[in-house]
Amino acid sequence: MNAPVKAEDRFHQLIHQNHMWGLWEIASQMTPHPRPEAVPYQWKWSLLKEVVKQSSTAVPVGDERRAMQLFNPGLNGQWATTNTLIAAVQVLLPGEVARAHRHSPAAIRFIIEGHGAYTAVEGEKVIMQPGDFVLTPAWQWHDHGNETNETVVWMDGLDVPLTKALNAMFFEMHQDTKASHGKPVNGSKALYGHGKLTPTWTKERPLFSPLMLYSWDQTAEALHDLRSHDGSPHDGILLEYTHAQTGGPVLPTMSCRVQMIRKGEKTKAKRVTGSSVFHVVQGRGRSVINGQPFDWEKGDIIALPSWAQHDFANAGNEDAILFSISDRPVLEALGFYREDLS
Ligand code: GTQ
Ligand code: FE2
Repeated sequence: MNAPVKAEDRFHQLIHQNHMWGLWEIASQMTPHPRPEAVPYQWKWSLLKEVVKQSSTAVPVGDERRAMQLFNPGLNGQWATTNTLIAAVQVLLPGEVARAHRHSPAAIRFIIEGHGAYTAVEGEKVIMQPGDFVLTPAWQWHDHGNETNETVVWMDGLDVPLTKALNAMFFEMHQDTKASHGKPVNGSKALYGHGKLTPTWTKERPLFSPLMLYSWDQTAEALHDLRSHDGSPHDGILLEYTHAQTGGPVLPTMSCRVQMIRKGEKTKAKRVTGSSVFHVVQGRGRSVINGQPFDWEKGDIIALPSWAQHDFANAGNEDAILFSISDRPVLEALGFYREDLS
């Protein structure tokens, strides 16, 4: 004989059938602190290098870019390296052009290998060298070209998962392979690339930095000049790429940084809200992330989810340099930024 259905069960059936749930059934989702589904994860350069090599013969550049997107194993096949950011490794062979297009997600590039290829951003050809940091702000036409005889490899970073979560994705392919390149080559660097000396006659204050190219020689010089400072006990010599006019983040959705962990240096652990992706520019080291050791070296890419405890220890014979992107401006703007420096 069936047990009589309790009134409480009947009530749950009623609400579930009608797309309602009791708070008592889901309250555990109000966690005491963030519990990201993304996991800390590392793509080693030894692997990326092989993928880069095989990609150049296995797949054409076509209409889409030859960009291998790094999917976080905790995110169930979503187009996401962390909950808000996607990172990729992109390869452009001599003579290739990646078709012009624009999208609402913003992008950055950090050049890994190859000299002299370009990204044209809204009519400005930006010539890229290893270590350069390049912006492609939201909704700006861009195409990439390699008129050199070297393969060029860079890391892409975009706010695609954030854009998708906000249902704000727009994409448009340009009618031509190359958009017009009417502006002076590296023109934004001439205008805005002189640090504290900025033009007085440009009245626009875009949300993104009007400087598209942050050259490696300037980055290296800044790190070198600051080497003897104490820096941060949690981050070593950590510098932010800033908006050339406002001094704020380069993009409204992404903060981009470069840091030096000096030979012999080991930082204190910390955790912050917001997720990041790191790329090792130089040197070797170890980061313990939520208790798990990650040994990193030049070329590696590491996903760091929100609120993951992490530190940095140099494990080599030279200074280590890390480039990183994070969604911190979004957390700060919304009042969600927190840090635990314990
Ligand atoms: O190079 O424009 O990795 O549009 C993903 C989307 C790179 C790009 C990516 C893109 C690009
Ligand atoms: Fe793009």
